[in-house]
Amino acid sequence: MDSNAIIKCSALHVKPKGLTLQYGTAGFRSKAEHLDHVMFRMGLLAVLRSKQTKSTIGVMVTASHNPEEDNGVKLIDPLGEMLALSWEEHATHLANAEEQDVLRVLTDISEREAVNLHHDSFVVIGRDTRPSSKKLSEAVIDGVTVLGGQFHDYGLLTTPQLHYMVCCRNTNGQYGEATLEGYYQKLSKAFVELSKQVSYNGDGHRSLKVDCANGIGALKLKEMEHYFSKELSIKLFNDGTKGKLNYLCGADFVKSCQEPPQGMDIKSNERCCSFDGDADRILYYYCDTDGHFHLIDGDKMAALISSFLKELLLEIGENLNIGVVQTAYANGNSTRYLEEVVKVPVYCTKTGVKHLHHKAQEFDIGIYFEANGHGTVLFSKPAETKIRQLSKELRGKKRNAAEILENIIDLFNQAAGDAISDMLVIEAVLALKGLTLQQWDALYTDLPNRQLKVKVADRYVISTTNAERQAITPPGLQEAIDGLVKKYRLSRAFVRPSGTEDVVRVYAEADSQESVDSLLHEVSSVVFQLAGGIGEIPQLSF
Ligand code: G16
Repeated sequence: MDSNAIIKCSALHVKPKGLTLQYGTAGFRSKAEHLDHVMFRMGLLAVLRSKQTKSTIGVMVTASHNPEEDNGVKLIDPLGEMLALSWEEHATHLANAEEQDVLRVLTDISEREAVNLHHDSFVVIGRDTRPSSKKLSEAVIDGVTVLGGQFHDYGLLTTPQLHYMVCCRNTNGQYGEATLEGYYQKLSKAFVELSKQVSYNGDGHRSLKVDCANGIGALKLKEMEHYFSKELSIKLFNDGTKGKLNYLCGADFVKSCQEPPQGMDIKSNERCCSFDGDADRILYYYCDTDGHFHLIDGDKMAALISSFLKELLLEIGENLNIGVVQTAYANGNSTRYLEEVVKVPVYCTKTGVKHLHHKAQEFDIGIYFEANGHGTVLFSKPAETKIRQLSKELRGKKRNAAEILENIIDLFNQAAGDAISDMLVIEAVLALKGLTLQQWDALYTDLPNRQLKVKVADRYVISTTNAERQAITPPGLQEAIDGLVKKYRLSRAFVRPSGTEDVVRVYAEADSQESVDSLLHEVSSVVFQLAGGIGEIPQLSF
């Protein structure tokens, strides 16, 4: 470690005085102009993590669903999963160190984690399409090189593509080839194989409108679409040529406003979906003949996919252990449907892919989806081996089912939730089952629900327990929420500090939209009063 070089280089990436940030739900997020020092320091940290794990580490520059003026960064661990929780603490510590302490904190981390500084290191870097991302990724590279790390800059990538690259590199190509071409080929080959098993009755060709949130998803879908255009034709909207990233479009807008994105003309019953800004979330929707908007969210993806996988396992006669993982945002009726109709065990974790992914790894087949559209399915190594073996041994319909499962394993991005991969899985499953969006939507009816953001001086005055379903502090808040929830039928409400935006999130569901809106308003007012609200008391605007 060349101390002088680090001190000199760090001085070129100065931390704004008094600024403290936390490694949150998905890394650091803030206004882009506050992040140069964080990027440089995450470059440093990625080198230490790479030396410690003797593996390639990923650094993704993105703020995903946040507005265009924000940016962010997260580290990707060896198998393409999110950074280990213990290293999140190091990340926060290093990002917040005052200039004169950077070297000391860095040395401290490497001593505590027993990093062998003589070991080689390799870091791969990706970025989204935000105007600030190029410069910020250069700051990451400064951090990597000053610590003597080797790197490969993939440039513009979706977040899940970088997760995929990391996984490929650390499995010596076993998971796939660590190039965009390798990603496109792996996914489209599995999708085309699945499509061959569809017996079409009717139109024979499927089409889908995709709202790309004016983000990276548009660029990457344009590169990829010719691989599967015979099986699925996609029409892209909000492709970044006119509009602003995530503004009035994209998965986060569609989910929170429960309305179609702007910039997309939707005819009745047309099949539509939205990605978010870095293409790691996807939501489906359609408008019926009366013009009513119907949202099909991550919960319904979990429902469709779990029942499909269960049917296939039944066909091949394998009793693999399936688990579904959700968060507190999961609609009450989705949980009931999964438990009572699909008959799969359901678990609830804290918000954040890292928590769901971790829990899903406990099963032969772990299915996880957040209501907001993040999710994937993980197959354990023994389950995957068994399925691949059965697809060679079995005959007839059973063999067919095993081959479908084999292609589903390849089509899911098992390193992270991935809008492109999930879209292709959903398209394949709907086609194989012969289902329309309307039939999928009719699996169960969502309980009316809505979310609101409340601005407070310090969102961390709210702490929670029980997978974020109950507030511990500030005193009196949970009791007040309990009292309000009791006034409505089939109702539920909870509050939690966001880990990606400077707000408190309030969620409510109940038997009618009227009750939801009234409960949401009452809970938000209580949060505002007890948790130090600032500005105007939040109002529902729609
Ligand atoms: C990130 C996380 C998601 C989480 C979302 C919102 O998504 O990856 O798991 O649901 O933030 O988190 P919070 O409610 O804490 O703000 P994205 O799409 O922004 O990367």
